[in-house]
Amino acid sequence: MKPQRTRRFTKVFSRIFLSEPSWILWLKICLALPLTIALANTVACTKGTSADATASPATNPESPAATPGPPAAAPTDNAPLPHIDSKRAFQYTREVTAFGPRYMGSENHKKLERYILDHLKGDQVEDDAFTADTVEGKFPVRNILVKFPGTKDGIIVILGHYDTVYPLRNSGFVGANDGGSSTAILLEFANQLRGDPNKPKPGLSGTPGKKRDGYSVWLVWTDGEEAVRKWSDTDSLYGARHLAEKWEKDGTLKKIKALMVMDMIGDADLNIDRNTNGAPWLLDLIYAAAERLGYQSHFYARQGPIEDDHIPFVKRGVPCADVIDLDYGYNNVFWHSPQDTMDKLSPKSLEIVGDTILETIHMLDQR
Ligand code: 1BN
Ligand code: ZN
Repeated sequence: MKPQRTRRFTKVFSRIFLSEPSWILWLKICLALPLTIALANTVACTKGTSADATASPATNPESPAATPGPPAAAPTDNAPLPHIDSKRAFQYTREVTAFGPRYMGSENHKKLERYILDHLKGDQVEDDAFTADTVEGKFPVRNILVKFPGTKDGIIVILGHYDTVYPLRNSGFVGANDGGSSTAILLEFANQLRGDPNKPKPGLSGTPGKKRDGYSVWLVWTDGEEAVRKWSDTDSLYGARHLAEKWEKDGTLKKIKALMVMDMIGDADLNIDRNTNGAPWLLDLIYAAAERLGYQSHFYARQGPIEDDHIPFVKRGVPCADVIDLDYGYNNVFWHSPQDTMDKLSPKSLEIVGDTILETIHMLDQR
């Protein structure tokens, strides 16, 4: 087959080019060349893994949720794809859950504060502590922050809550996914961002004490995300509301390039919907990062609004995305139930979200 095809090609080629005077030959080459280049470009674009390939209804210009934003470009460097230690992250989730209920003001909450701080020894840690006046009385609230400074001007913030639901304090609710997984993934992000002096990685993991190559990354374990009685604008998001107000006053908000919330990301049956409360371009970037890693099947086109720790920042114009799987068990039955336990979770889910967010950070760094 092949030699015959080659012969036919040679015949056609010589019929077109060799049977004419040379000026006609050159004219044909000049006309054919730009056309060939344009065709090659079209083929390359349709094969690319740009965010366009993952475009969901929210990115369709005809969808009401669509707002123009920066395109989700793939990084231009050759940095290897990120890979968290998901076994370690899962072990953190197990240890956090083992404290039991960790609602605001409880002894277990204090133990967990200590546990988080013990894992951040030597890092640039700060806290944002205050007293919340709630319908159930006054509660001590403490957001814990760790900062990894970068060479670029701007901050990427990642939030995850560590408190559990106060009204469920005597129900056996331990929040393995809701509170446990978010605490754990942030601890693992800190490990990755801190870097291992014995295994330096280009791009993401910095050598300890040295600036990372990109934006500063701040991790925040938020407190008081849960309502103390019933979810409302005034009974929920105590820590996040306080932090947003504080960062508005001190000018930090203006420096935030992107803020991402991690919540309930450990479900073994992982499906993340597009939370329409946020910046579509940032979700597109997260979805493009997932696709680069081959994890796109866990990031759904289904969309809807969900309130979470990002809301006080969305209200102040910060580009936000909430990565949450609020489809936990059939019809979400494990959510806010004593059945939110370790056996429903999987290290693979932590890995999918962890790697995707680290890749998103890398893609943000390139912009
Ligand atoms: C997430 C986990 N949330 C609470 N625990 C936020 C939320 C509140 C999501 C109400 C949906 C409805
Ligand atoms: Zn909850």
